[in-house]
Amino acid sequence: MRPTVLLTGFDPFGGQPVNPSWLAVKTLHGRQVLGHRIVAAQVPTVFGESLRSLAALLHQHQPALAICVGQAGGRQAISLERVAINVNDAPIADNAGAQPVDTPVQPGAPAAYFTGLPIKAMDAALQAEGIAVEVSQTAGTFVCNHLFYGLMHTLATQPALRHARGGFIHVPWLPEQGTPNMALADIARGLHLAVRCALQVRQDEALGAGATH
Ligand code: PCA
Repeated sequence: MRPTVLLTGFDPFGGQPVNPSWLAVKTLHGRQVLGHRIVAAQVPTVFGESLRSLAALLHQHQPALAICVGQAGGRQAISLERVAINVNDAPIADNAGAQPVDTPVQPGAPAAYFTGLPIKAMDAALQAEGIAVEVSQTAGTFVCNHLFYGLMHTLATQPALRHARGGFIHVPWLPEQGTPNMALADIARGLHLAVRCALQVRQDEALGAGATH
């Protein structure tokens, strides 16, 4: 069996008819990248349930790399998220009607986790291909940050998953959702390049040199 890369996308939320995160990762399902097979799966835009769904996927597929993807309306570039924070503070209700305010994702766990992805190398790789991309310093406090934090906490604490790396990427709306936006083909191409880069580069150079430790 080839090693896998797990990509997750969310179902539509907040009255939107589609969610580009799922539509984009779906197009990459089954693709081979540098000897790895991509597995794409949808998770619900629901606090708690999204994390349970992700935990099951991680244990089932034992991926070498897990990247969760979500939609960020209002952003014009693919956003490589740097940090997940231990807070749920929902500006709107999730798809199950829950709207937690100032609760921890994981009680007693660290305030934050940095991404496990080489976001600076990925930023350069996508820019070189002409795709709008940025490093983002916040994934918000809604279900995307919740899932990102849960992913990083799970990878940090579950011995069975300690070889996996993970992180989170936000993608813009599609043209039919409004402005700013990005074409689905460009989002999918950007995510494919991001996966390739993350498999090639283990960590950003500055981190390897201990700059943030
Ligand atoms: N975006 C939301 C949750 C699901 C999604 O695709 C967010 O940014 O939190």
